[in-house]
Amino acid sequence: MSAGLYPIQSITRRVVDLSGIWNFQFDPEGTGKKEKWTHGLPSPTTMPVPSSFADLFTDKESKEYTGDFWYEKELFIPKEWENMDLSLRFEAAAHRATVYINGSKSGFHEGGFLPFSVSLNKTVKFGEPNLVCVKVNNELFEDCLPVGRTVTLADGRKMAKGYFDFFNYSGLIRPVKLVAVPKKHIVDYSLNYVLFDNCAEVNYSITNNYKNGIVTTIEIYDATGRLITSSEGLEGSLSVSNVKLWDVNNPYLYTFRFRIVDGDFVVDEYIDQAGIRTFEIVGSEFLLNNKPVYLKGFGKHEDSDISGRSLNLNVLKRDFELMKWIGANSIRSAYYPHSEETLRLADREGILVINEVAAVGMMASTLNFFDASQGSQTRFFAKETTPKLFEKHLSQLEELIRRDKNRACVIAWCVANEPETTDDEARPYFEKIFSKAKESDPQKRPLTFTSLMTATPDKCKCAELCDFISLNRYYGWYVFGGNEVMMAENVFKQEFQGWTMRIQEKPIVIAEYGADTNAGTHKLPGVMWSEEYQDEYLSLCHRVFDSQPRVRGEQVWVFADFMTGEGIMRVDGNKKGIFTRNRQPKAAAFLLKNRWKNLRDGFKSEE
Ligand code: CKU
Repeated sequence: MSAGLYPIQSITRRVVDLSGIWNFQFDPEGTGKKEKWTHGLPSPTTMPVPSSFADLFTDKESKEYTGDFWYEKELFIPKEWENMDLSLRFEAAAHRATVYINGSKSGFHEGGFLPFSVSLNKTVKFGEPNLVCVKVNNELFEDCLPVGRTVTLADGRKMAKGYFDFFNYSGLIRPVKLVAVPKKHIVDYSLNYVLFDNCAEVNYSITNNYKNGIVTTIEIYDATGRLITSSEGLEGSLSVSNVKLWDVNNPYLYTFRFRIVDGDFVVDEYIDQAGIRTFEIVGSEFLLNNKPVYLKGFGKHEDSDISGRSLNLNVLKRDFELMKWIGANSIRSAYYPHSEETLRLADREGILVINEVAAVGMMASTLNFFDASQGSQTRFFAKETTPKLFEKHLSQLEELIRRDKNRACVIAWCVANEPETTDDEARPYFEKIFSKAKESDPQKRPLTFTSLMTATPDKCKCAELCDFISLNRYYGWYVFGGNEVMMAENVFKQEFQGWTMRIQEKPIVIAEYGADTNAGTHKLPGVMWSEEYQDEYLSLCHRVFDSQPRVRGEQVWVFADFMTGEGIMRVDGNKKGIFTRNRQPKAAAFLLKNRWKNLRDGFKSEE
């Protein structure tokens, strides 16, 4: 069920994007399979792919639908592809999907924000139409990511209750592609870099599904299309002299061309763009290409009006323009793996990404933001569901690393958001997660988890596992808000004393700080929810960060307002956005722009 490489067209490869209108049907009784919906949906409606269906409908039942739902599409496979390896690649099916081709089960995948492929060769008819039926399920469980539970209401409807603060958007939220590659093909490749002087050593490894009698080549071209260097073999090292490094100001990309050749015949060709750069932690400093870098940016959701969590390239482009406008250089892709298009755009635009797996809700509470701020303990990692959850957590982390390991923009992996690390059982759980994640990444990027407010330096059992500390802190919002805000600054500073004593040398990133703000509400003096208060709150936090030499990054929660479940703590969603959900600035955007445009890349470093 490996997702394979990101699909591209080349002299040997073909891709058909199946985005468009599909057939769709809810299956509230879960009887679709028994009733043979695998062979065609009995009374479908229409549905775009990609989409998350919730905000497209006008009735509540459909919006909140929880359970099984089906997609159907006719698929024509050209006869000339008979000798190729064919697959259907789902970039994301939230949260789990079973794929049927012409009625026969061809694959199952769980983990709604990661790609997977199903092989078509045994089930399709060539030169004829074929039927694809996909059963998707969006229920939440305590042993699945993201974590939550599913209840049955008095009227028989199921309801998903996430242990997290975002709407449970689901479905085929990213493109589905028909992919044809040669039978003998390149399966994967990895890159790793060492820099010296103005030269880069590019260490590579390539995997093929066939080894005998063929030669694998690698060629590196510069951005003008000039061949720089090349080599043969599945593993090796290439030297790029006068290297143009990828960085946030000039995200230079080289083109890597991998080929399997048999004499003059090209058996397979895969082409990708990749930036050459190093990223490491030395002492308490982040070094990008050996130069200190201070992270400025956002925690970011994939969320927009109508499109929900589905890929919307227009919104994505707007987001990157806003990030450049405001002077941000980084994001954390909260709380699940973002689309491959996002990562590829970040590579092109020079935005650093802390890349997070969907390990969110690791605290048994549907009001996690409230309970977490009150210090509730749920002994989450002592549950009987933990071993199963661990397996899924680990495999999704490995899938994520495999998907994004060659992206220059990815500087770190965030293995979980606000897990209950105040729990003793969290320690062995995360020891294993951290060591496996480190093993999986050829570039050995730094690892972290974001720490929940109550996991203070005296209470957190896991902080030492992190290569850098990521704090989600809300002094001045969840605690010491409003008239008490005067106290927030000192309490915040005190917590840092604890961290600097407990962990001698490691960067600290404020992975979340934020205040709900209703765009257009103006108050003098500022009160909670007004734009003035958001400004005062941010200024307070910045004073604290600037007083702490160990703070090497600030990522505001959150880039834009986003949709959550309904409740008394949320007013039509979470309003901590610096931009509205419609991607227009609140006053705080100008405050941040003014700050970030004036912070040099290596802010706080001695150079
Ligand atoms: C974010 C105690 C704060 C918890 N945290 C949870 C996260 O899911 C939320 O979206 C903060 C917030 O805005 O409350």
